[in-house]
Parts: sequence; structure tokens; C-alpha cells
Amino acid sequence: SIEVSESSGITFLDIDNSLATARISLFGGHILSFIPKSDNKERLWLSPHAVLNGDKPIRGGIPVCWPWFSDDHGREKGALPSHGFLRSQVWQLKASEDNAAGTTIYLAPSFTRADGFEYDCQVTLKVTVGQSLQVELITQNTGLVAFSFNTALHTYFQVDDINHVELTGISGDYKDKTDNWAVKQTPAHYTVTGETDRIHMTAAAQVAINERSVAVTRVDSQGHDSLVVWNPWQGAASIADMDAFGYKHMLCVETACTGDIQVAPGGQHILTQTVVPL
Ligand code: TA6
Repeated sequence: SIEVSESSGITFLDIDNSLATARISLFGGHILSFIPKSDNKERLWLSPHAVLNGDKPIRGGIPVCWPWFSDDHGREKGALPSHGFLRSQVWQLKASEDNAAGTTIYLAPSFTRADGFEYDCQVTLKVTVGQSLQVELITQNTGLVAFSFNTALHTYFQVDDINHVELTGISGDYKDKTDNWAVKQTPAHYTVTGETDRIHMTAAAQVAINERSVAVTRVDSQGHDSLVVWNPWQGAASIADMDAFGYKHMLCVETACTGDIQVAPGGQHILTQTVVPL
């Protein structure tokens, strides 16, 4: 079933089927919760101080970054919102269906050229809530000229204790935002022991989040060129909608296109992230 409710001017969808439950905010087209019934363990982290009235982007869950990633997009630095404008846009529920995989919904934002992207395009978020949570961000070029963009599914995963987390499946070089974008080698044992803000330039297709040496969740990605790993560590204290120790229970593993993705007229790009409970 899909239950629609409203609070502080925001519409929420609560999906409940035989495989899982999920909560989605139409503000941001933002998934807030995913609990598979296989183990009833919440996979997404939502800040207890997340603002849920549309005043600012939601801290936690799965923010949709589009059509640029971060604030270093090159055009008018600082003049445009970090991670693009879709995460602070009201989306609409276009369709929904129950199928073999679970429940699928289609969300679409409404935006205009004035928001900062001057091309004709259509964006759809297709979300399937089942044994896994599959999120597809579809960008269609409906105009007559090619365009390029960046994007990310900036997922905040919930972890019991960041000190006992290890990521497996990532290799190659990364760019370290905490060290002036120095290029470094991904460690063989990937633990998080301090502020971490990395763009891994090898597009890992499957990454596992291990807690106390047990693989808890797999992050499957398609259509990406990079993977971003972020934890603000003590920096959380200076983030208004996070509490000082919030960093202990979250880790962002983001399926991203941080390099420019070209879409020809009539063409489309699909960025997919699947959260697979293990
Ligand atoms: O994805 C990593 C990142 O770009 C970090 O640099 C960090 O600032 C984070 O996202 C959160 O950004 P936000 O605009 O949501 O505060």
C-alpha cells in the first residue's frame, strides 16, 4: 500500500508491502527510510535535526544531486545551491504499481530554466521498494541541443558504530577534498577514522558496507563515473542540522557522475543505485 500524508506543508509517501517499508518526501523527491522485512533493519540514516518543512534540503536519506555535484560546478561559484536544486524542489507522484519486485513509484520534479539549468529535459526518479531498494534517476534530453550535467544519489547509510565499519569493493585512486583534492590510493582496508570526503574515480559496481566484519548492505551502482564517500567526523558539530555525534551513525556512499555526462537530443542517461540488504 501507499499511504499519503501531509505535515508542515510537505507530502510524505509511506510504502508498505510484503518485502519492505519505505518513507519518501515529495519535497526533494527524497527517500527517508528503507526497512527490508528480511531483517527489519533501517538502512538509511536521517538526522534527528533534519528540517522537514521545505525550508532547506533534508539531512539524511537519499538526496538527489542534480544537475551539478557539490558547489564546484564552475559557473558562478557560490551563486547556485550546493548539489543543485532538485533536492529543494517539490516533486510529484506520477504513477505507481505493484509488481514482482515490490512497489514501484515514479516521481518527477517541476523546475524552470530560472532554477539554473537552461536546457529542455525531463527528470524522473523511479523507485522500487522490495527486497532491495532500487533508485533510478532518469535524465532525458527533450530538446534540440546536447547538454552535460553532473549528478549523484547522495545516500546516507545508517551504521551502528562508524568505528567498526569497513567498506569493501572500492579500489584505484581517489581525490581527497580534505587535502586540497590530492590524488591518493584507496587503502586495502577501508575504514573511516576521521573526516572523510573522497571522490573515487573508479566506478565501483558493487561496494559492501561491513560492520564488525559482517557484510550488512551492498551498494550496487550503474551509470556512474565515480563513487563518493563522506563522513564529516567532528565537523558534524558545525553542521546546523546534524548533532555533534551524528557522524558516529552515518556514512555517505554516493553513486555519482562527478565528471560531465553528455546527453544527445532525444537521448537519456540513467543513474542507478540499489541498496541490497545482505
Ligand atoms: O558528497 C560530499 C559532499 O559534497 C561533502 O563535501 C559535504 O559537504 C557533503 O556533500 C554535504 O553537502 P551539503 O550541501 O548537503 O551540506
